[in-house]
Amino acid sequence: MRLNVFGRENLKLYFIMGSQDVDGRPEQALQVLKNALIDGITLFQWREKGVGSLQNQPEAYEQFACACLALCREHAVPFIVNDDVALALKLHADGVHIGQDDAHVAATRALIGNKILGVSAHSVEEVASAMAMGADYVGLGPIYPTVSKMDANAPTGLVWLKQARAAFPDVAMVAIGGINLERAPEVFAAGADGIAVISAICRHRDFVRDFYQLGV
Ligand code: 3NM
Repeated sequence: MRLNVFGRENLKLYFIMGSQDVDGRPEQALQVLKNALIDGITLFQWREKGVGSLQNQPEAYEQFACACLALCREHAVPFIVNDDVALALKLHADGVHIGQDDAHVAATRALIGNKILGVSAHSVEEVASAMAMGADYVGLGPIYPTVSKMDANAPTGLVWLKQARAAFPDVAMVAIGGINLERAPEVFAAGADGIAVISAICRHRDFVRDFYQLGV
């Protein structure tokens, strides 16, 4: 039995960020994260990846991860690492998020023990296999077109989300891709336990507070 305290409510407002999402400026990114934590995000994923990221600067990469982790700890918000399982283990992160192309789900579960494990899924089969192999939640997307992931799949719209919820009433699901304040209510209505966002928070200082005003 795994002992982590992860629940579906952790997915409600899931912030994902790397320095590349804030003009490649780690200091500014830390300020964005700090504000988001104060305002009430429920989960954070550190995703330092792609053009403008610190991926090729190992020292700065790790230092930035540590700084984000420290902020999350201050606010008791779980800190999830995208893809880099070795770093997650080294930093004692709370969890890992992997895509279907990343390390195999079962192998990752074996490596991380009772940490939180999230997996991106794009079909009913992928959801079923991710959960069978030990995922705690699945990420479904992109629901809408996104400006934050160059190699994202074509947007699925809400149809896929509704289909996934109908097939798996009890699976923890977070929707991702192009979600903003206007779209959030319909995403929850379609069955998501939460929304995962990059640009909504990085580009709008008041997003988190405005989100809670929605009362979804
Ligand atoms: N993964 P924004 S879409 C990191 O479809 C990520 O799996 C996606 O950023 C997927 O909220 C995406 O700015 C980017 O659209 C989400």
